[in-house]
Amino acid sequence: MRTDEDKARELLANARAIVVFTGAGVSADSGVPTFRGAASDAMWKMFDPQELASMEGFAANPQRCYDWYNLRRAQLATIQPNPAHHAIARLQSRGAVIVTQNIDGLHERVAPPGAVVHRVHGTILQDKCLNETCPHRETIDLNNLPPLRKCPRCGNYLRPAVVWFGEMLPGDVWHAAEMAVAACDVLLVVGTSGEVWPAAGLVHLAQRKRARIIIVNLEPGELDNLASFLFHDRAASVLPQLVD
Ligand code: BJW
Repeated sequence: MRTDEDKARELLANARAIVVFTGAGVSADSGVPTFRGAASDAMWKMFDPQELASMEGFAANPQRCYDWYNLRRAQLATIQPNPAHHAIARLQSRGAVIVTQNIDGLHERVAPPGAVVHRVHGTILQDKCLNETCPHRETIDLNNLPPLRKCPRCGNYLRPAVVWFGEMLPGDVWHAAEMAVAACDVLLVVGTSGEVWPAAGLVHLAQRKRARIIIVNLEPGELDNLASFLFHDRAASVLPQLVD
């Protein structure tokens, strides 16, 4: 008898246009803590998002906020993409589009040359100016982390180029993500609680456009009822089986 895994594998193999939408759970098997969920190291169990991932938090204590991002950068220097990232990269080689909420750059490390990763929540691998009208950006060397410092162009603080709560998502990236999702016939959703908007809305958009939705997530989540196929398991074990 054909299992759900067989059927999902077949759906991916025969798809016309695949979008893979990922969240923190895809990097969990590499050792990157998630934000939410049952894991004891889930970040929002230990830290207050408003203190660390918001403009107000940065304004109240830039040093504390910047130090926290540098701690996470130091951790990223020591970890590697896992079999889930590699399986997703193989889908990219077959034309799949990646939309990620992750800022860690792990998809990009294994993506085929020239493949685009739409990062709707920005990147921890760059700093940008606190002044939104200043175009200054700096690339971060994970092995030689810079201290908190001011922008050489305008004198405001530099901050991680990520999207904090209450901030707009980068318009061009968001537009590209929406276009890709609206045009796909299969959306593969991996490792996201689906609690953060507007990113979670992409899965609802796919449903409205009648795409088939496959969800791989360790725990039950907000998006489960949208799935045609649902796997509550680790991404690093399920994805290679679905893709290969
Ligand atoms: C595994 C696994 C394994 C574990 N294998 N699975 C509509 C309704 C309600 C609220 C809002 C709304 N619209 C906007 C909001 C407000 C807010 C929001 O969504 N709040 C909710 C939390 C209530 N959204 C915003 O503020 C956004 N901006 C915005 O809307 O702008 C317009 C606006 C402007 C001004 C005023 C009003 C509106 C911006 C959101 C920015 C999110 N930023 C963060 C931090 C990035 C920087 C950093 O890293 O420090 O992005 S928060 C954090 O959550 C991060 C993630 O990208 C994001 C999503 O998390 P994700 O990826 O889903 O991770 P988890 O941890 O939640 O889930 C992981 C899952 O993996 C779990 O389910 C596990 O089970 C699973 N898992 N191991 C497979 N091995």
